[in-house]
Amino acid sequence: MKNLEIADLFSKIADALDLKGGNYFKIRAYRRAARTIKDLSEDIEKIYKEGSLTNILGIGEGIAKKIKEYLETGKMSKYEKVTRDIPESLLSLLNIRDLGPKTLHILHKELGVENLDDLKKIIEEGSFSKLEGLGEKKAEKIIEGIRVYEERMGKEKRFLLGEVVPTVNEIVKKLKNIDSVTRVSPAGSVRRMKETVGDIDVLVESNRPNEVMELFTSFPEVKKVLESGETKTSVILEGLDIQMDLRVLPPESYGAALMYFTGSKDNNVRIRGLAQKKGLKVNEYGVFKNGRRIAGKTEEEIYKLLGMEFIAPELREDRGEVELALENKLPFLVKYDDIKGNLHTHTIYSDGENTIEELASHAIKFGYSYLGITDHSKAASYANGMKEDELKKQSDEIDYLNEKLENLTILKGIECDILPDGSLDFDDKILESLDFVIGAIHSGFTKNVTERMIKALENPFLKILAHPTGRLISRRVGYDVDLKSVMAKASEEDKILEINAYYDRLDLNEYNAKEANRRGIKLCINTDAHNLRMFDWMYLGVGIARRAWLPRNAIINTYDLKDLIKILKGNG
Ligand code: DGT
Ligand code: CA
Ligand code: CA
Repeated sequence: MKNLEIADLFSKIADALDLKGGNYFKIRAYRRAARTIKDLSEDIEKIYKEGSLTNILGIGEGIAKKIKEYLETGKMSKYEKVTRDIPESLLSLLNIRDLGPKTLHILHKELGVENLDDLKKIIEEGSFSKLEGLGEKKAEKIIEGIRVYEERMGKEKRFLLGEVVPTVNEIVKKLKNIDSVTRVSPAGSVRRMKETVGDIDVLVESNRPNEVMELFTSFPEVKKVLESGETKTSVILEGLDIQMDLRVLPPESYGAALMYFTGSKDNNVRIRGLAQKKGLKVNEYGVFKNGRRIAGKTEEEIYKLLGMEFIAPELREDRGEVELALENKLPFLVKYDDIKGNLHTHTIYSDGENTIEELASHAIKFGYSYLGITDHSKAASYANGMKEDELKKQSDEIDYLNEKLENLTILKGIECDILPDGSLDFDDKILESLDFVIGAIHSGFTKNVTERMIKALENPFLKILAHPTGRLISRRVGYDVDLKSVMAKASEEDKILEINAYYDRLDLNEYNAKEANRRGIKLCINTDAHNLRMFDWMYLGVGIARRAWLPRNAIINTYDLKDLIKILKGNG
């Protein structure tokens, strides 16, 4: 699929125009097109061939023409034109937080900044803060932005799990369709559901490895073949430019290889050591006793032979799971299909793309029994937050839909801003009329975040605290918050903390979620969906919960509606 490539081009066009001080509406149109295309579940080339590009919301004639050009010629002249006089090293500086196109434009024009070294130099020399409208404070922010940026770029590049999984699923599906292929599974960090992954590992069981490798390397997702042999082929995939290692195994060692290549490395070392004590040798080919293979077909038989419980891939990090498995004492983890509803979603009442009714039918497709609608409150003006009268209108609409719907209950919620003084954006009277309130910090990230959260948690109507650390995995370290104090308060007040499953947030992360559970705080896994497709991200949140060793009853949106309401109303 060329979706990601094309989205990337539009996003770069927007950046370049932005840097040049181009037309705001045009820039916005390119950004919107980039996002839409990135989010498409269908192959854009297929849509193009059907002649229905312009049926996609956010893609007009102009954009469609550029897509056509790229698909037919492999080039987009608009992109070449707008980026011709901008060095790539300059454009990439826009990834630094707090360094917007306007500032960068000035830095480029006035001080000749062309790359990261130039930028660091002018900040150190002080010529940055002397420029009009910038100053010391801005310089400090950008220094912090550079730190985060370097941390991300400096190390070996890692990818967000949520960006990678749709492609993995697509490829796994195609591999399964090959005649000689009997089993397929992701391995490595993808299978362990780690929040970022370095590359994609996939295992295939087949007796005809050459045929599998040949077919695989001709998949359209494959951009470049790095090496191809009978047991292992490494390629670079289109779009993300991520490496994928495919390994083909015969049936007798598929389980052993799956276990080995799922890792983690530390977990492997622990298991191998354990086996040694029992006089066994474990490697990627099987379990051996006196040089004879005694297991290897499945992971299950290997664990059994080693005298331990099956360890879920999400737990295999050598954090004590091996020892517990030996004693049959692993936690009973929440399952991916335990989820009964999504409680943090946005509609066209604020900054979502769909109507309540559309979200409701989508929730039904997921087999959910409830759906919480939580649009933004009025202070979130950048997100088209709702005024009181809009909230009322929404409430009437939900009543009407609930009359009609048979298998789903829509709950009236709100994502209410926690204001700079820690109070909530709506009066208690209004909050009381809702089924539940999610509190969230969206502004003033540097100001007294801990105190504000603690005060907000004292409000009797606030039940769930959204994305408690405010981090964005690829862009932002998060609020300056003392999470321990917030957790202490949440525990005291019987509040719920969110595991926000938005692919770039995953907040709380696995460590914090585990700590919350240790303190007896209940959690709620929400997708923060702004469109239908984003409902898919629920599995990312469940992955975090499983990596945090959480059982089902720690997660409130695994409960039946009746029990959920008891919890939300504070008497559960
Ligand atoms: P990543 O790709 O950085 O997100 O992390 P992984 O865990 O997917 O690591 P990767 O792709 O280098 O290797 C896949 C698995 O193969 C890894 O989880 C465990 C196994 N493995 C790789 N190298 C070694 C090794 O030197 N010793 C052992 N015991 N296992 C290894
Ligand atoms: Ca890997
Ligand atoms: Ca690998």
